[in-house]
Formats: sequence, structure tokens, C-alpha cells
Amino acid sequence: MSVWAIGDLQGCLGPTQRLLDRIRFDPAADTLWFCGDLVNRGGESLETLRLVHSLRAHCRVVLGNHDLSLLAIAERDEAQQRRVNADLQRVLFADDRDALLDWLRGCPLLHADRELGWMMVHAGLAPKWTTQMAEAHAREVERRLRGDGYRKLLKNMYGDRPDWNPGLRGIERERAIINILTRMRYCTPRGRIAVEEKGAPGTQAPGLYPWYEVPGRAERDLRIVCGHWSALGLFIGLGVHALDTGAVWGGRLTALQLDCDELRVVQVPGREVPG
Ligand SMILES: [Mn+2]
Repeated sequence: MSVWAIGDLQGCLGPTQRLLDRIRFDPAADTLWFCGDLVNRGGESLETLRLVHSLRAHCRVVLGNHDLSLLAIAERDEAQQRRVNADLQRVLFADDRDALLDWLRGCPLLHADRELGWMMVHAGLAPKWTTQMAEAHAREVERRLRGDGYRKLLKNMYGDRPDWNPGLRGIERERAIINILTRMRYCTPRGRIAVEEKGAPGTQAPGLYPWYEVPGRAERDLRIVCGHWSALGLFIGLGVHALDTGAVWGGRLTALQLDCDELRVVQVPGREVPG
């Protein structure tokens, strides 16, 4: 019986299947944690989504920015849906799209297993957030995504502002929470996200810190597994385990076993990038 966390799939079906073979995933015994961004850019987003959906009883998935973006596009009119890239269009116009997207919309933004000692988010946490605060804020957005107000949220989700502060209300509050949990890489000590900074640590503008390294950050009582930051690569330190190793960019797809004392990492080659 094993628990494995897996980095951003981004529609890379072959690497996903090869990784599950390599870790000898057994749905009868094992559990998979997917760090989000199941779809977009890899060319087989539909098949990847179907695979994870078929395993839904044996996995935990948190939503990434690309997953939320797919859900938002699915609410637009058909002409607009025809304008997105071919990989996402195949999901949007598939016969089983409603089953796939309804399931996806019900996925959480954060998964915590206190018995196991781990928490998973797609991108990161605000500097002052403890694991309990992060869970509470994720639940706020998840309630909205699963309730009658989900269309309004998906329509108004986009935007880099406002910065998080606990006094925010309504859509601005939900947007700020989504931006932290699904788009964070660098931020200021006060928690302002630098969305334009995507490079490896050392390349960022002065005054910015990787979210897990911000001076004065909250102490966290769970180990954290996340994805989203392919330029960071496999990073294990400061209680954080970042698993986006750029499978969609020709890097690797990474699995990390969570239920053993010695961290076990398994990687397979990512997608073959055309040209
Ligand atoms: Mn992402």
C-alpha cells in the first residue's frame, strides 16, 4: 500500500502511463496524489483527463491554474470555445465533457492528510498562512465552485489583483485565494505575488522570494507537495516538495512516495517536444 504524489501532467498521456507502470501503481492498494494542471499543452489532455477520472476513486487531485482555466473556458459560448488551442478544444467538444468537467469542478484546491503528515496544493501558500488557514481558505472557494455561484466565480476569476488580505470579501477574496493556491511562485514579504516572474530562484527581481522562503513566513505543521513551477524543477527543502519537472516541455514527469520515511523519487522522460 503506497501513496505517491505526481507532478503536473499537462496532457502528457504517455509519460503518465509510463510513470504509473514504473511505480507499479496498483489501484486496489495504492493512492495517487496529482498536483494539478492535468491538462493543456501536452496534446493529449482529453485522454489524460479521462485516465485520471477513471482512477478517481484511487486518487486525490487538486486544481491547477490550467484546470481552472479549462473550466472557465467551458462556460463561454461555442464561438469562443472554438478559439482556444486544439488540445483544450478536444476536451471541450468531447462527448463525455460534462462528466469530466463536472468531476473536475468538484476537485479541491488543497488536500491535507494529517495522519499521513502531508498537504498538497498546486502552487503555494501566502507567507502568513498556516496549514489550517490555507485549508479554511481553500474550502471557501471550493464551496463556491460546487454551488450555484460557480459560473459567476469562473467568469470573474481572472486578474492579478487584489493582493490577499483577510478583510477581502466576495469575488475579490476568492480570486486572491485562487491566485495564491494556483499561481504563486515568488512574492514579497507582504505576500504580493509577482505573477510575471517564472524563472529559477536567483533570476527574480530584488525584494522577491520563493513563496516557501519568505522571511517571517508562518510555521507549517505538514510537509507540502506542490507543482506549477517547472523552472524550479524537483526541489525538496524547507518542508516543501516541488514536483513540476516540466514533462510538457520535454523535461521529466516525477513521482514522490509520501508514505515512507526515506523519500523515494521516480522519474520518467516527459513528452517529446516537436521540432
Ligand atoms: Mn500551473
